[in-house]
Amino acid sequence: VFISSMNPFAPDAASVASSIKYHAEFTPLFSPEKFELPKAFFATAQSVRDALIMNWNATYEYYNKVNVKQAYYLSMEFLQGRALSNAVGNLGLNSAYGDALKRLGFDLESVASQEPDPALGNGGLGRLASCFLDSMATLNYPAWGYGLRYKYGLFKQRITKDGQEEAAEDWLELSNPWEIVRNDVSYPIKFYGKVVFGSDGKKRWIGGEDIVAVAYDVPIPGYKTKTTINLRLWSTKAPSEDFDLSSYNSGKHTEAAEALFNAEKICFVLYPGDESTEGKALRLKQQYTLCSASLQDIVARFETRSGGNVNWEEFPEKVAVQMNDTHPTLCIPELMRILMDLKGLSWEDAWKITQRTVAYTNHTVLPEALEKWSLELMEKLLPRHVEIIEKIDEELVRTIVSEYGTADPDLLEEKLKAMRILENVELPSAFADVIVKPVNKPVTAKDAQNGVKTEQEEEKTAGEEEEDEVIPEPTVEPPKMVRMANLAVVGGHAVNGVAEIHSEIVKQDVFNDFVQLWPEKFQNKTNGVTPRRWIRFCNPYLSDIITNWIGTEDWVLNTEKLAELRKFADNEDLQSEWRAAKKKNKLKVVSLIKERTGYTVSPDAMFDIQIKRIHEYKRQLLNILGIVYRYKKMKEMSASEREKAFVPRVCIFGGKAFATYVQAKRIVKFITDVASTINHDPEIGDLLKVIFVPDYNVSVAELLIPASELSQHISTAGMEASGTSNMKFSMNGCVLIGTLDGANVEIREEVGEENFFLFGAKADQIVNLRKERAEGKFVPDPTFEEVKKFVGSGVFGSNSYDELIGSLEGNEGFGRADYFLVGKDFPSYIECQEKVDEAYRDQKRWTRMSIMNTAGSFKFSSDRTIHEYAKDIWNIKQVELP
Ligand code: DL6
Repeated sequence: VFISSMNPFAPDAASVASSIKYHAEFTPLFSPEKFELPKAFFATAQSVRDALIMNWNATYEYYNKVNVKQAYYLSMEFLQGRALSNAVGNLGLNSAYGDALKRLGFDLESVASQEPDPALGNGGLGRLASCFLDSMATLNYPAWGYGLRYKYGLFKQRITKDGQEEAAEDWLELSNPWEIVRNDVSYPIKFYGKVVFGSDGKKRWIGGEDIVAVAYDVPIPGYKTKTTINLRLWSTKAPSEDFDLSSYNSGKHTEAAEALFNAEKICFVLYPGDESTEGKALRLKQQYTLCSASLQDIVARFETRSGGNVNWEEFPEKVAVQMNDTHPTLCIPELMRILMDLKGLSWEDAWKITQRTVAYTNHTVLPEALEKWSLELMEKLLPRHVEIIEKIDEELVRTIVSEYGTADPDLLEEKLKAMRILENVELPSAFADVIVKPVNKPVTAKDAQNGVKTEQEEEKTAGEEEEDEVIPEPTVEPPKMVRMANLAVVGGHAVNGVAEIHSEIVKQDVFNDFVQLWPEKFQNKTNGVTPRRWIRFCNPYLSDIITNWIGTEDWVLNTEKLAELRKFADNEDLQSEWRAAKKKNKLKVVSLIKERTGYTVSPDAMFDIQIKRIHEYKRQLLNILGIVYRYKKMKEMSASEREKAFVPRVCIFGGKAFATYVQAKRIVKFITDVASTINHDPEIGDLLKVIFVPDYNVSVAELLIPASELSQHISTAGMEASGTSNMKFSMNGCVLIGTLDGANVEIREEVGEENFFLFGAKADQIVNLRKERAEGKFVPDPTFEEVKKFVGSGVFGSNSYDELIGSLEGNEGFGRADYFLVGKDFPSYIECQEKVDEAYRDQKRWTRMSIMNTAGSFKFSSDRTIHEYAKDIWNIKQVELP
């Protein structure tokens, strides 16, 4: 075994058992008299960690020695999931640990299920980051992840009669056996204060609030390799002198510990509510902490590896920084600050180095999700960074003016408006005379009182008769903002979208003006998921079948081999094994549903699943309205008619609604109300069940995905950047129903049109459809009117769901005129669902479709994605340990 020669214990069952017993006794987290499951989990995890530490040390010793170029993946979210089974599986120690635990009176599966599932991420973006770490390690790429060690995860979701309730998720309650605190790796982080000139003429950022970021390392093992990379998570604390002992002794206990609390609260929760100014400041502090601590660490490593012979020009040849979405964009001004203010480089040199080092991945085109920060807040919190951002903005203005000239002031104004980093901010003084028309110059409340009109008001009133004195409403000055996405595009050398269609939208729409300036920056990197966690370990039944039929287990590393399954897609033996595996996985879910919801469902019904964050654009509302329609039709039929007309289905939902997203929470409540009516209707029985699995997380996904037969990826076209659960479902032999959106497009290409249920409007039709809808020109299909009326009739309880159904009406009071086009796509969705029933009735055809999905999913391994990032963006090479 590859780790045997370096391991303190030989990886056989006897030595593993004694290592577990050793940890139970000598690294105790529980009292000595009992040895029960929780203790077994911690002792097992600590014993696995020993192996990981050996490999981690060997990996970094070697990287330091050969001074490799390393990539750093900065992300505010890592949705790691449980680590035990994954680590044991990647180390190839399943049987040693399985047998050892048996000797101790336990089984590996029950021990593994004791592990808390850390929700240090929200959804796809965080889980993608974790899949990438697995692939980086597996493929022997020198790379690290950097994130924050949140004390509480996203939240625990409880479903009550009022819908979703949130509770703190205390994942560290019993401690985290995987992390290693590095007390010697900590960095100072500053907020507030002011900028002054030092005696050397250089800028200095002084005063303000100082905290410390401390490193916690989580070793990430690769599959069948010794390479074990690092996920370094920062925790925050106050410098020890900040504890005010004299206040404490004089009885002012809270005041004495105020600085401690202020520092520690930065890492309390992922996504603290940001409605309040305090909430906004806290999030900005989180983002800056991640960027500053990580860059100080990266710079320190670069200096150490340079061995006293630092050549800053070489920095981009040793370091690649990937910003996962805009959250770590402060990396750009922070690297500039470190290079100029601390290392003495000129602006020009620092800028060249920063641009060559940093790259940005865009994960959304939703305008509300493209981050902007208040300039006023940033000026207070990060005064030096604002100076740097202003200078970057000024350089950008210079580039735009030289590109477009001043001959056409309208064009120039349009470009500046779209591209500047600073929004609603006057042009830098050097350009004040260049553009005749004032750019972004708002009419202030004071101007308005003095009768100054906005440009639009001028246009509107031009040529009109002087009317009776109309005093314009005082216009509030639009807030000055920093557009983080624009900063990321300007400061990075590469910008990528996460699926082909999304990258096209990024180019054609969101950043089109930048594409015209720097076309070479823009790329596509279609997402992927790790086949280790998402088939090999979560679906052992299917994995064994695949291995037997392909004749090798190599597919776990070379997913292209899955394509070989195509030639057996109609083979009856494979088909019956395939169905049997699905059935075993479904039985596990039957138990899960019983345990979590109390409902009993039939394993013989089709398992139809939609699991993802609850969001209007993901259209869980379309799914549940489809179910309501189905239910209504069933009720109109006799028992024998409905059994003929419909395939029995268990419709499963899972997902969290962001705590302050009211409409998403209404959707959760509506789904659970519909479930409660249908599931208790004796006429319907097993023909239709609706389940909302509470507290959806990675572990729940690992159970649901292998058991799925149909899964729903039904976002309004153009709105889902990629999706990654679609890839996991397809790999596990699940057939997808979906729109032409995100990675669905590529999945359909790979698995074949006949193995994908497509419906709905296309991305390029959406703008016109919305316009039509808003202008009242859209004539809803009678089926849609029928279903809305049925909901309003009170079948699902006393709630009239006015706000939900109203949002589909174009009723101004409730929303944006069915902005997500549920009504438009409803009839084609219903029609498509009828085709699904028809296909499922023919189990041979369905099993073939299922096999063709697994066979066609090879492109969606994150190994492929990471190879592409490594080659096209990071320019790093695989390094095998000797
Ligand atoms: O790229 C990972 C993941 C995509 O698969 C999803 O389609 C996309 O919604 C998600 N993006 C985000 C960013 N914020 N928002 N909204 O989570 O990224």
